[in-house]
Amino acid sequence: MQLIGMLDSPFVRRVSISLQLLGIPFEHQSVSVFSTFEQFRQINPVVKAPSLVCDDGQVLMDSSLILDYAEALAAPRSLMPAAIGERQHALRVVGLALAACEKTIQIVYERNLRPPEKQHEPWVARVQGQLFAAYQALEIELRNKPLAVSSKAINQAGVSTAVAWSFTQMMLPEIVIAADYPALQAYSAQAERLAEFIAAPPV
Ligand SMILES: N[C@@H](CCC(=O)N[C@@H](CS)C(=O)NCC(=O)O)C(=O)O
Repeated sequence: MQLIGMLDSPFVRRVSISLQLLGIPFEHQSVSVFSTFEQFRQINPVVKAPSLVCDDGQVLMDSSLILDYAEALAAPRSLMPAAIGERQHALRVVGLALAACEKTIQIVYERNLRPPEKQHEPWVARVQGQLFAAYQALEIELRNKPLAVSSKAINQAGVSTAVAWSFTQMMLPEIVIAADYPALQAYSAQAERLAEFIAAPPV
């Protein structure tokens, strides 16, 4: 099984860390959707990172769908709680973390891929507002219900939260100010010390 994509993508990184935590062996190919577009296209013509080349050659894409497949492979091991209340909470947190990743990337793409004269400030302001809303809600969730942070106990909510926070802090530290989100900052610092996070460095 091969995981395709750069670890500076939070979507690729959450899959890499999750596969390790689930005990699923895989090879990682650091292929970029930008600098090695053609090489990526040969593997997946849609050029979406992450892509997962399964052992039978079938190519999956979208981190949540890849993780759904990984969870089925790893069963009964799982990063998703089985009890419905815990499951609902994990899904809410994962949704917020993925929205934060998506909004961070939209701002980065707007800045890096569009010429300055074509940037549309109202759109950036809208996305920035959504990004703040996602992190404010995540900060409250984390304060109200702390997430586990050990290789044995961390779940998908913890992985996605820590990966999202590290990504935004790497890309937009001047917009999302770390000191305004102390629970997220402390949780992610702890998660980044786990072996599975260290083995998937974002740069
Ligand atoms: N919802 C997707 C988002 C994946 C995504 O947007 N990946 C980016 C890299 S971080 C990508 O493939 N960008 C290239 C493109 O969309 O053309 C997931 O969870 O995997």
